[in-house]
Amino acid sequence: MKVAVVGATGLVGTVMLKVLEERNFPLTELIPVASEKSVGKEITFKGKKFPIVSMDTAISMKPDIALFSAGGNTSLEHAPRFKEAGATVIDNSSAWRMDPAIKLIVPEVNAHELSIDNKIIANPNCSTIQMVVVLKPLHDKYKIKRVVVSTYQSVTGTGVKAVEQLMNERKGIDGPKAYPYEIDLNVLPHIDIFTDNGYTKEEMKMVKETNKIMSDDSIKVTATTVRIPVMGGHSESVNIEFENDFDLAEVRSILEKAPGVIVVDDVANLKYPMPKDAHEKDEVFVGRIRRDESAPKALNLWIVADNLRKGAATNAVQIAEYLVQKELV
Ligand code: 2RA
Repeated sequence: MKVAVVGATGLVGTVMLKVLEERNFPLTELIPVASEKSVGKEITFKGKKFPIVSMDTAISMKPDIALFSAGGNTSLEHAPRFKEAGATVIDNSSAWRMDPAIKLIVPEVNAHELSIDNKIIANPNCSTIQMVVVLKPLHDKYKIKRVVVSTYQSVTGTGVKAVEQLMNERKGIDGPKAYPYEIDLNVLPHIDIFTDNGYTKEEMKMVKETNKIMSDDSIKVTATTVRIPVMGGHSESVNIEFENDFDLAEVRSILEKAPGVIVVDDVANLKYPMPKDAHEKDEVFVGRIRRDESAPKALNLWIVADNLRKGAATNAVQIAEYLVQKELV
């Protein structure tokens, strides 16, 4: 199994390599791909050195799977080229997510949709992934009418420049800016660009991607996505209104059994999910499970996950693992 990692030197690409190694993905050859300036440099994978190659060289090596995290424009240009060369592409950008011909996959929710014909597969937005992993088992049991979500997103979601801005500000050092304002000791209710309806693209991703992944356009979603000065992962306050009433103990039991979910909910002992604890983990952590006393059949949750892992790299690798297990590659 030849695996290319396109964007191998980026924040998510680096984590993809780490996750492939940690999960002992059954690859026989690794093909790290990055921009021309990185070609020739080496990365170490499982104690072995691999040269970073160009896009054209990687295509000529005919990978079986190509994990992309190199931005939408690069994916739009080169994913079809890898497909033509016989690879199955799993792309972490937003380029293909809303294309009706392209599957948008969170393995715990809709991996069953995949077939051997899917040669470009879209990895959803990080803040969507962690939410739908929790929504799915509850939707199956109680049928979700509406979701109101507010996010508290790590600067790592923006990239290296944002992390550097935060760290510089904390040291009182001036430097390159990823944001229009200071991020340290601040929050920005602004992720990605604003759209005509007053939402940001990040918020509309959560709305539209949730309906596509859950295969249910009847689920009403509204989102406010916020950037906070945190490293370890994204947090989300989620209010869910169901068609059918629920028993709180049963909700907790369903979540405790749900694939990819870890319940951390013991407020008497101050146990609840936090980004510091989710950092470098592959699961989605849920806590603060409580009935919304202001509305019938409504539930409040607090959901935390490492946005670079389950929110990006691990979800992509899990899709690749599914393809291998089901012999779809
Ligand atoms: C963010 N979800 O957090 C977006 C892209 N990673 O910035």
